[in-house]
Amino acid sequence: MLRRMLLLPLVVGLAMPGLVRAGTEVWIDTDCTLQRLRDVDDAFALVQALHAPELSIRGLSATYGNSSVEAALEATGEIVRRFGGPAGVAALPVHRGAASARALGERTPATEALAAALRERPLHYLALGPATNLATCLRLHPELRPRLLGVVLIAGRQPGERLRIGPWNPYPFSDANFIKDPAAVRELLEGGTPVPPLLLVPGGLARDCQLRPTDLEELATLSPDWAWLAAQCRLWLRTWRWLFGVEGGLLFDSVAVLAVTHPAQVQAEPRFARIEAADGRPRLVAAPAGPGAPARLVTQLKPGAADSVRARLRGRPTGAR
Ligand SMILES: [Ca+2]
Repeated sequence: MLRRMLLLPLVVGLAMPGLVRAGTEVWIDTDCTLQRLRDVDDAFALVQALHAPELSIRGLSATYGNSSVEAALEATGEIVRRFGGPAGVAALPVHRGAASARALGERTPATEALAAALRERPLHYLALGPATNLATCLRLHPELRPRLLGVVLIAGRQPGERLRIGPWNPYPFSDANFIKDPAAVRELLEGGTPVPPLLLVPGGLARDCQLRPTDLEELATLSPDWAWLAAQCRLWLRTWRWLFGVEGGLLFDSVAVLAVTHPAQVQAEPRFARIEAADGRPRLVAAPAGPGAPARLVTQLKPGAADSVRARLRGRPTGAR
């Protein structure tokens, strides 16, 4: 497991700063897990999204990724039941998606629920895990492609960028959400027109968005639900410190949620997204010039961004439903 952590693939998000308004309707797809020695950052991103009055959560789906789809289904459902009350979505169902990248193209409850939601009204899609569920939905229902207002992927990198985090990180990280299903991302980029407006959020940005031990202990005092969640996350947080020498746990997926809820707190630039081969492996690159699909790349977080994430974890702003 430690070796797995060392090689932990990161997912980077796609966001559309400037396009998001209060009450933005989103579908969230997540590989949330609370299993020991797995990356539990999806759990924090989900709480952050549930606390965000900027978002109207239209639907939720689970995918393989950090763990099995079954584990993601269970963990996501538990988070939503415990933290979704203030947003009025505690009873929102979580739809089962793909069990692996081999399921690309196979109909699942997640692909059909997403299709139904898109037929009802356009929405934004926030992928906190591999893109298999979204690509499958669009392959099965290509007529719905224009109804995606935007897609945020936690994936991608600058040309030539090596993903490193912390002083003890001997190996570059892999771009986890991308590398778990490159074919799904290829279908988004090259599978037909229009290409949904893409916001790519590189995993390396999470070095500036950490949850410190003092943050976790403060959250644990806020409510029985936070005490429950914090208890699942202490080992994760210690692991980051032991393995990589960073101060806290890295909140990869929170950066993507922040890019949607607080677009002014991230720097994003127009790019061209394409898949290149490097060392025999595919890489999702966001380059200043083409060829490639038009996209925006988050290049840095602005001062105070991590504080905004931590504040949102504490609760939904007073007065917001
Ligand atoms: Ca994730």
